[in-house]
Amino acid sequence: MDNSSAYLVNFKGFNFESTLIDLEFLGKLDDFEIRDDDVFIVTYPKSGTIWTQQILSLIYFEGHRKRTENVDTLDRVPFLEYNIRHINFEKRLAPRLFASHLPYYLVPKGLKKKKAKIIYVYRNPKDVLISFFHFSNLVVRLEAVDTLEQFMEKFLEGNVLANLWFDHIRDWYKHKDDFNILFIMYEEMKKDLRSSVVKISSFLEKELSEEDVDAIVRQATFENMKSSPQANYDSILQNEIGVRNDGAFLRKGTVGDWKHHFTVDQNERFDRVFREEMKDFPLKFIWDLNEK
Ligand code: PPS
Repeated sequence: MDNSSAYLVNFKGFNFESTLIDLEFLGKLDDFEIRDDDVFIVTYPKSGTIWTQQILSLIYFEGHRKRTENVDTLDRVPFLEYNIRHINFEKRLAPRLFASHLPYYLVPKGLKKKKAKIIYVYRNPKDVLISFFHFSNLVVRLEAVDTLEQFMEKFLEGNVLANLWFDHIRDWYKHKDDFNILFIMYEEMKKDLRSSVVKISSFLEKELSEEDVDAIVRQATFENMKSSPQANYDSILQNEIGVRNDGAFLRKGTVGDWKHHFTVDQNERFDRVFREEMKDFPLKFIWDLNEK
């Protein structure tokens, strides 16, 4: 038996972290009541979830934008399936904001009424893989992996949390017309955060002043999030999740870090699989940015 099974639990074909998941809640998720003004961030892990959680929190909460309130981003935008703070979702004030890694077929049926909004954030899968590799070695709730070679094997088999990256994005994209959904790319956010914030807020039909947008962009940069205890998850990782080393959730936040890790062979192998899996897929990816 694969030894990742101690860390993962498979529910209806999808791998969840075994200690943070409530299987009873999952069993009822189909019928979880969706309100018209609910907003969901959906991602494959390590694709920009926390970043978008921060942006949503800044868009919706003046007290966050103006720094008059001190609330963890995770409390403003909790995970639907990993409700580690035991938030009572039914009693939450509107609009309810959620994050989720769920595949399209496990999300509550009410989302298909196409009223509630979904923001699907995606990132080039080589950087996802590198980020995921470091994260797996950081948090005690995921299986540590000695080498990148071993992790790549697991990643390409889908033998990780949230299964196969290829399936996640392809399936969500294929079913996009069943939902009220916006696709946003991590690398576009990185290239032009302001335009991405404006795009997100206009999808959410939230009017923001120029100063509001400035405040959001300022507080959603990697550096400012990394130094903000409410945004960086450091204490959540250390006190609620558990860590194996002194790595951080906000690790590097760059595009193209895979180039510092992949061997030529690994890169060629990845490209072969990518070409095969993603042929005819219309969304484009950015593999590198010329950053200073
Ligand atoms: S998780 O565990 O699935 O919720 O992880 P997720 O939040 O999706 O992804 C974590 C990666 O996103 C990077 N990140 C950012 N990059 C740029 N700018 C900002 N503001 C930002 N915030 C988070 C984070 O650093 C992780 O990527 P890596 O490559 O590991 O640094």
